[in-house]
Amino acid sequence: MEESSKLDKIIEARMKLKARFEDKMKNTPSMADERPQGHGEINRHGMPQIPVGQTLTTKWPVLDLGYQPNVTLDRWRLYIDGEVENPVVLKWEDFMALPQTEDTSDFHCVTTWSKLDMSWVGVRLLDLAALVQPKETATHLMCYGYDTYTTNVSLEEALKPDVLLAHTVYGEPLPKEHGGPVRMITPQLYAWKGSKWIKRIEFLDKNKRGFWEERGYSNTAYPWRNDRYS
Ligand SMILES: Nc1nc2c(c(=O)[nH]1)N[C@H]1C(S)=C(S)[C@@H](COP(=O)(O)O)O[C@H]1N2
Ligand SMILES: [Mo]
Repeated sequence: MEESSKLDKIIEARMKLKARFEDKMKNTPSMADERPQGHGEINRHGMPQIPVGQTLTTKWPVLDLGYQPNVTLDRWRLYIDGEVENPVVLKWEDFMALPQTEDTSDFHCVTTWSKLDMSWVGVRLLDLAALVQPKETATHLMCYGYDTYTTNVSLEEALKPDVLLAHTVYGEPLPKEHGGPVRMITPQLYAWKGSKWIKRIEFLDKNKRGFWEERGYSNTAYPWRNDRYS
């Protein structure tokens, strides 16, 4: 297929997904509260700049399960499957050929640090979803890291325009300790919802708990509602 018609297809599928999840998305707390975070349309407005219980940091701590997988670009693959019409396995070149999005957003770790205005480049989860075409039954994602990490995210959160599979931060390749070559970011949720070293995105027809969610952390993880545990 020609590159231009591939792109047209993605754009068309993206519009359909947006329409399908519009109402659900409007009712997510960050939109309903009118107090999301980051820059841009769905962003931080006025004060306070950070959610309750959080402290600003300019450093960038590293959190992992005690193991940082080494995934070279030639061996890197991204599997997207589950409740989709068109499952794919992307190689690095395929991934980089998809529409690239730059965004600046905030990062809230449940261990109480927040880092503001981080600048990212990556592929929108929305565009990846447009590529694989979620079935009508799809409601949630399970994201898997190369380190065996898992975390679940609802589609109304995952399809927001600031949710990226990011490969670049502050203009440089994402360092391994922060999840390079590619990690997910979920600026409107606590940062554990963004899998570092992301390997697989599975579309689900019901919600399931990931690694931290099974250990008592929240399924929904809304920082502006102090939604840490469940
Ligand atoms: N694969 C994987 N992703 C992960 C984690 C992890 O241990 N493994 N930790 C999570 C947690 S708890 C947070 S706060 C952020 C931390 O990202 P950072 O180390 O780049 O600050 O990544 C999240 N994603
Ligand atoms: Mo975290």
